[in-house]
Amino acid sequence: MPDKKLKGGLIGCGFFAHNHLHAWAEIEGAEIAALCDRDEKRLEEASQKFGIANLYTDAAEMLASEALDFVDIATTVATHRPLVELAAKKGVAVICQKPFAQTLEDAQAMVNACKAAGVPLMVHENFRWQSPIRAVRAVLDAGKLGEVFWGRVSFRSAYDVFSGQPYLATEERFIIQDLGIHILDIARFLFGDVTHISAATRRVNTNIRGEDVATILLAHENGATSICDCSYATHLPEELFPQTLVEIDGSRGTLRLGANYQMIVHADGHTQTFDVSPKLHDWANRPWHNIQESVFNIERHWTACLKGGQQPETSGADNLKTMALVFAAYESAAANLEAIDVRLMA
Ligand code: NAD
Ligand code: 89Y
Repeated sequence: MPDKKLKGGLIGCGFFAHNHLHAWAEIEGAEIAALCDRDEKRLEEASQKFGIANLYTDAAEMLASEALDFVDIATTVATHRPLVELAAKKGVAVICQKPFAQTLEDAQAMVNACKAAGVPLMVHENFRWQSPIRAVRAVLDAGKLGEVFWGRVSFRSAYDVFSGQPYLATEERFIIQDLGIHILDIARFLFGDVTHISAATRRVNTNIRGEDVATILLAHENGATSICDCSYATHLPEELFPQTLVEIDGSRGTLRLGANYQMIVHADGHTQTFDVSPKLHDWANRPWHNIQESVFNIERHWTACLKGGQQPETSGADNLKTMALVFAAYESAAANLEAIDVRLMA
């Protein structure tokens, strides 16, 4: 007999949640049984599009009325803490979108609440789940590059993200909190945890409130150094949104994940080129398909972890370390590139 499907409730039916819903519809072991959004129009739109009839404008009401195995929170950051704490109080497992929290204190409180309630908590930190990034990690795991001593994780674009996500133009903090958070998480995923961080930021686009360029230097516990650079003010001849490029130097060779998902590995004098393009799901649309595929991958991971009783890779506790890098980067930028020791922060 097939396993019982896990039942989820989605909170927040906005711009990005449609990707969650498309992906959930493809996950074999789980289904979204109820939707919640305080905006009735958005709620109705998602209900019609995905054929989900149990609708709520209040998350507490949804949790009181539905027998859910988990909630998937796809609201913006200001509502994460009350919603995560609500789910924890009800004993329901939680996925929460990035950025997990606006302060480290809020992030820690959510981790504590879920731990005390004994409910699993995963942050929807999906960029490390992009198949090109997994392909890079597989080369490292195979030891092909020898000892890694340097890396760069880079995201440079001039794509208009503000039309789909207008709140990104009005927040005091922009690129590190919104996008750099993924780039920093990829650096942790590839090169390990961090001891010190320095950062410089700048706002180029004067029509927005926060910084749209950040250059960040990381010292990793294993002795490697990496650079995380991101920009939404970079006009290239070929717009690469939303590709993350990676460069790695090791004692035996190098890896370059270049434009259009071409990965070149040069090790022990031999060069190999791999096409590591993401899968184009039939509901996906270019150029977002890379991110959309990673949404499917992280939801599948969550479903397997919840069924198997394992801790997800990007658990709340793990994400505290990525969040610490975000806050330390802002602290360093405000102090003219001062090196911040992040070891005691998370
Ligand atoms: P959005 O504003 O379009 O949608 C959020 C929705 O949540 C809105 O419809 C709003 O009415 C609803 N909402 C807010 N508070 C609520 C509450 N208490 N109860 C019920 N509904 C509530 O935002 P978005 O662009 O979809 O972004 C949502 C989150 O997803 C953000 O944190 C953003 O950073 C993240 N995001 C992640 C990725 C990724 O690749 N991981 C990509 C884009 C956006
Ligand atoms: O919100 C951001 C994210 O998480 O991925 C890309 C994005 O949509 C815009 O920067």
